Amino acid sequence: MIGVGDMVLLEPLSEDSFLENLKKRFDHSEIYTYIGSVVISMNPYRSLPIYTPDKVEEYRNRNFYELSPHIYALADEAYRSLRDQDKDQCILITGESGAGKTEASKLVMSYVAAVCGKGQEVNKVKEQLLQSNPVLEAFGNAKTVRNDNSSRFGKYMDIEFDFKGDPLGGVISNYLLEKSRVVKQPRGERNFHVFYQLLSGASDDTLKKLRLHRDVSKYNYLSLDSAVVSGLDDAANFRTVRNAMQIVGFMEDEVQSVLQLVAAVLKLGNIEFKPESRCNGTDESRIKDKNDLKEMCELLGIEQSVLERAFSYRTVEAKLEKVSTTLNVAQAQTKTRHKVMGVLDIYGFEIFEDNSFEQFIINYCNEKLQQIFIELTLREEQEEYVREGIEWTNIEYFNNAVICDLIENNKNGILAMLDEECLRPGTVTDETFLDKLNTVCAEHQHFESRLSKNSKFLTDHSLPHNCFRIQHYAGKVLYRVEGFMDKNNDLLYRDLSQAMYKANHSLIKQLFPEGNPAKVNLKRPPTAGFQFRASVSTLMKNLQTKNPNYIRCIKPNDKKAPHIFTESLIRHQVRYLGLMENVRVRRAGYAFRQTYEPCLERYKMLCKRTWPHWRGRAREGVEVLMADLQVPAEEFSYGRSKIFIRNPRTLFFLEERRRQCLQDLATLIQKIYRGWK
Ligand code: AOV
Ligand code: MG
Repeated sequence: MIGVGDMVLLEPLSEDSFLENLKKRFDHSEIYTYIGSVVISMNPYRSLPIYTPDKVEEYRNRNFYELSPHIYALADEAYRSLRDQDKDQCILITGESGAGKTEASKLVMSYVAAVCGKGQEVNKVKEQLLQSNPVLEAFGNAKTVRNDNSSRFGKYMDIEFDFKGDPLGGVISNYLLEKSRVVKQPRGERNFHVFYQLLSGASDDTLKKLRLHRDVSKYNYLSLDSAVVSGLDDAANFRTVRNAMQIVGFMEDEVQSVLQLVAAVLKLGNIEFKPESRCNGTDESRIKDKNDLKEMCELLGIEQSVLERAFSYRTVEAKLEKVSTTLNVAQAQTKTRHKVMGVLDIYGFEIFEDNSFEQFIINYCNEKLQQIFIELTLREEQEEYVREGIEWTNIEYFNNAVICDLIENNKNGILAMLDEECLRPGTVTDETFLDKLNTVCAEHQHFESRLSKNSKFLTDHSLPHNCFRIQHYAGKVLYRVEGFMDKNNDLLYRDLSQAMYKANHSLIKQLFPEGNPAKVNLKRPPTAGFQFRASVSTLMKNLQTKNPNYIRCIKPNDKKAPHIFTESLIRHQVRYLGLMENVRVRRAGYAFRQTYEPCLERYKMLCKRTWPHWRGRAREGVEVLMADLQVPAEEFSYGRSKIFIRNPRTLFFLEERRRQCLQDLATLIQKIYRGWK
C-alpha cells in the first residue's frame, strides 16, 4: 500500500499530512483514496491500466476494505447492497469542472454492467444503458476553458433492476442545458460537440443531403479559434455516436431527422437580419440573404413564407423543456417494485472570467449537492450517535445552508426576486433586477449580520456596476446580470413555435407541441429558474430516500495535464469539500455499523454459543459473540439498535474468520461426500 489507503487511519491527522498522503498516492498512480466509505478520486489526466476486465474480476464480490481503494469497490458495494439487501442506492459524484465526475459516472455504470446479470436480453439492456452516454455527450457536452468535454447539463440516471439484480432499463432526467451556447461561446470554447462531429465525420453524400459544407468557418455558430481540440477525434466520435443512437433505439429515419435538425440550426445561425425603413418611419427587420433560410426550410419541411413571417412578428408565449428519456420499457412492464440505482452526474462548480445566469444555476446546483452531502454524511452521522445513545463530541463544519437559502428562499431568495422582476409589469431590465437585489440583500444582510456573520451576498464598492457577488462554498463568484431576465423568462414567441409546429417534419412538430393552435395556452409558463429550483428540490428528495455512495472528485491542476499536483489548488478543494471534517467525524466515530439481527446472522457461526441458534435477544447474542472472539472493548460500542465498530480492520477480521469458517465447512462436506463414495 502506498501511503495510507483510508484517510481515517492517517497518523497524525492534519491538512498537511492529508495533502501529503494524496500526493504520495497520486505520484504512484494511486488516484483513489478512502475516507471511510467515501471515495476520493484524483483526475490522472491520462489513461491508467486499472479498468481492465481483470480488475473488474478482482473487485467483484469482495469486501470494501479488502483491496486497495478503487471506484470499483464502491460500485460493487452499492450493487451488492442493492441486490442482496434490497436497498435502493444513489451514487453522488461531486467536484468542480474537470475533476472527473462524468468519467467516474461512466466507470460506475460500466462496472455494474459488467457484474450484473447475463443473457441476450440483459446484455441488450446493458448496451443501451452504456451507449446512452455518447449520444447525450454529443448534444450536451462541449469544450470549455476548464474541460475539453464539459457537461453542459445535469444528468440523473435511474437504473432499474429486477429482484435478481438483472438490469431492466433506465430513466434519464436532464437538468437545464446551457442552450445559450448554441448561439454564442466564450473565447477559447466550442459549441456542442455534435456540430463538429457531423461536419468532420459525415460522408460527402450525407453532407450534401443536409446542404452542409465540411468547412467549419462557413458557420456563424461555430467559433473558429478552437474548432479543433487536441486529443478529440470528432470524425471518429461521429461514428461512435451514430452507432450509439442505433443501439439506444433510434430508427434510421429518426437519426436522419435529428441530423436534419442539427443542420437546420447551423443554417439558422447564418441568417442575418438588416433593418429596413417602412413608410411610417419605423424600422422593420428583413432577412439579408435568403439562401440559408430557404435551405433551412427545405430541411425541416417548413413553408418559407411562414417562417419568414414568424421571424418578423412576435406575440408573447413560451414553453420550457423538461426532457426525460425512457430507454426501455422497464417502468411499464410490471407492477412489482424495482430496485433502483441512481447515478447523478451534474455540471461541476465553475468560475469563469465572465459568469452569467448559466453559471449561477450550475453553482446553485453544486451548493445543493454539497448540502445533501453535509446533511447525509456529517449531520446525519452525528445525529445517529446521539439517537443511538453513543458518547459523542460535536465537530464543527461549515454548513452551506445559508447560501442555498440566499438563492432559493421563497420570499427574498435571488431566484424569487428574479421571477418577481420578470413578472412585474412596467419597465423591467437586468439593472432593475440588480437594484432590487442590492436593496433587499443588503437589508437582509444588515438584518442577518446582527444575528450571525453568515451573509454570503457580498457587497463592496469595488464591484462593477452591473455585477453581484456571492460567496459560494467553493469560492467567490462575480455574476454579471446582463441576460439574467431574458434567460430566466426563456420566451419563445408563439408565432415561432406555431411556424415550427406547421413543419412537415415529425421531430420538429414533437419539439414544439405548444405551437399547436388547438392547444393555445395563454397562461405564462414557469420561468427557467423556477423550474430548475423545483426539479432540483424533487431530485434532492428522491436522493434522500436512497442509500448514498459518495465519490468526491479532485482536479489536480489547471492545465488538463498528467503528473502535475498543484498543491494550492488541491488544498482549496480539500477545504471546501469539507474533507477534513469528513475524516474527523469518521475518526471520532465508527467506520461500520449494523443492526443487531443481521450482524448476529452473519457471524454467529464463529462462536459455539451462538451457533446454530441463539435463543435470546439479538443484542445479547452479539455481545456473547464479540466476547468470545476477544475483540478489544474499545473497538466497538453497543448502541440502542446497532453495533458500532470503530476500525475497518475489525470488520475485516470478522469477515476473514467467516470466510475461513465457510471454507472449512466446504472441505468437511467434501470429505464426508468422498467418504460416502
Ligand atoms: P467533469 O465531468 O467533472 O467536469 P470529466 O469527467 O469530463 O470532468 O473529466 C475531464 C477529463 O479528465 C476527461 O475528459 C478525461 O480526459 C480526464 N479524466 C477524468 N477522469 C479520468 C480517469 N479516471 N482516467 C483518465 N482520465 C480521466 V464538468 O462536466 O466540466 O463539471 O461540467
Ligand atoms: Mg461532466
